[in-house]
Amino acid sequence: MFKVSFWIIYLVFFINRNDCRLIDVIKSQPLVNWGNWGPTESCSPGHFAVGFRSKVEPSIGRGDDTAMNGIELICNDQKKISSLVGPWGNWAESFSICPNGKFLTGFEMRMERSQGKGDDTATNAIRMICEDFNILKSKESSWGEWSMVNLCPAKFFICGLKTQVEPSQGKGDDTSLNNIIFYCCYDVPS
Ligand SMILES: [Ca+2]
Ligand SMILES: [Ca+2]
Repeated sequence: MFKVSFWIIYLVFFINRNDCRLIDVIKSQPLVNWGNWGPTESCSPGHFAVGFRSKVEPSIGRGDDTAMNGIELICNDQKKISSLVGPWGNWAESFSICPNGKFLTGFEMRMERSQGKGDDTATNAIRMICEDFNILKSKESSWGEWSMVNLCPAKFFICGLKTQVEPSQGKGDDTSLNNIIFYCCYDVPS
């Protein structure tokens, strides 16, 4: 149904008391690469992400735009996780949630390539894919191009994230959110 891209670098076993949680990663295509990686944040063991919201700075005309600044996932025990978030813009008021208790299993992303001496914004939008292929939207900006859909392996669901955010450049050109890694988990039945 979807093309699967930018595949997986590694597979690790993560032992949590009696649980065995397999972890895989799906990543944004690094068309830009400014800033620092934040901490990995994860849903609690045995839980998965069911929805998200985004933080986006509206277009500011001739000034220095940053577009998307952050993403927050909500897990199925209501825990919220966000890694590193930029200081500009506003969060969507509510979370977009998969219907029928489904989990997140992939994403697509709109990213603007380097504009050279022009005004860069890096990541502009993310849409999250539910396991039944419902596509969730939140706040978006409209520069750049959409990536292909990037999905977790079968039976894996999104359970964590890590974001790369460029710190304030002062009077320079800010981009805020650049790249994202999503963690995909599968709980081996004990
Ligand atoms: Ca620039
Ligand atoms: Ca900018």
